[in-house]
Amino acid sequence: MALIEEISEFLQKGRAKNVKTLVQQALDEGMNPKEILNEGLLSGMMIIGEKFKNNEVFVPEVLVAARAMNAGLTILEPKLVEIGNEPVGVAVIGTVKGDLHDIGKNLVAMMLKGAGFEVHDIGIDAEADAFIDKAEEVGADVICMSALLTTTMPNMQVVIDALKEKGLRDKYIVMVGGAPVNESFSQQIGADYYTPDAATAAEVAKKAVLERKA
Ligand code: B1M
Repeated sequence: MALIEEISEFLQKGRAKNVKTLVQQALDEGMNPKEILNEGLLSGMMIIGEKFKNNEVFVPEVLVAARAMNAGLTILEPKLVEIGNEPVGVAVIGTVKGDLHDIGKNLVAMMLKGAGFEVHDIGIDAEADAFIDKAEEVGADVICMSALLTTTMPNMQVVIDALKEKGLRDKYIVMVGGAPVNESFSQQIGADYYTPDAATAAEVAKKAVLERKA
């Protein structure tokens, strides 16, 4: 099996150490870092994302695959910076005020990274200003909000209202998700996109950013 395919395979199995070793080996053999990223790490993560969407793998498998991807990225990132690899876009993600659930949010963050985004995770229980200040600071394209409680869903609206008040609403693509959130709620609060799962969130974010930049 070619080295690049081995990287993808080990990533899908969540074998972080193997991924790290093989990424280093690929670099030592003079392979292009972008090729290692796209054909090895990202392609492996996309396969996992697709399987997750189809209920062929579940949260634990996605988490270990994502950990393996991050392990590979630690080796690759300095090389990518050297050759100036542009991310697809920049995303800020967090769980809204009052909400401590972060497993789904972390999955979305990982899938966004897997789709080539630079991701800034502001964590859980995040105030509206934390989303906005971070988005302004890092020049984000997308603001992603997660909520798992019916009682915290309205705080997504608070972020959107704060964006409007600051005259920043149109500057960002706003995405929402989480178990109690749905399309009609998303429309009601004026978000741009609702997506039901992490893999779809990454796909939609990528498409939306590329359309906006076109
Ligand atoms: Co809590 N909890 N919890 N909980 N918890 C739920 C959500 C609940 C449905 C359980 C139940 O009653 N059946 C219920 C909510 C009821 C409601 O409001 N409708 C509930 C409750 C009530 C509570 C407390 C209030 C309990 C209490 O203290 N009395 C409390 C609240 C704390 C707080 O947040 N302020 C609480 C606490 C906790 C723990 C801390 C113990 C723990 C969280 C640990 C952690 O996250 N680090 C916890 C857990 C684990 C759950 C359940 C069991 C699992 C949630 C989870 O991680 N699912 C949950 C019951 C359940 O869902 N079966 C429950 C797996 C995860 C991958 O799915 O987060 O939905 P999910 O993410 C999905 C999609 O929703 C989507 O992508 C992911 C999959 O691809 N997605 C997005 C998520 N964010 C997205 C953003 C996007 C797009 C897609 O775009 C930006």
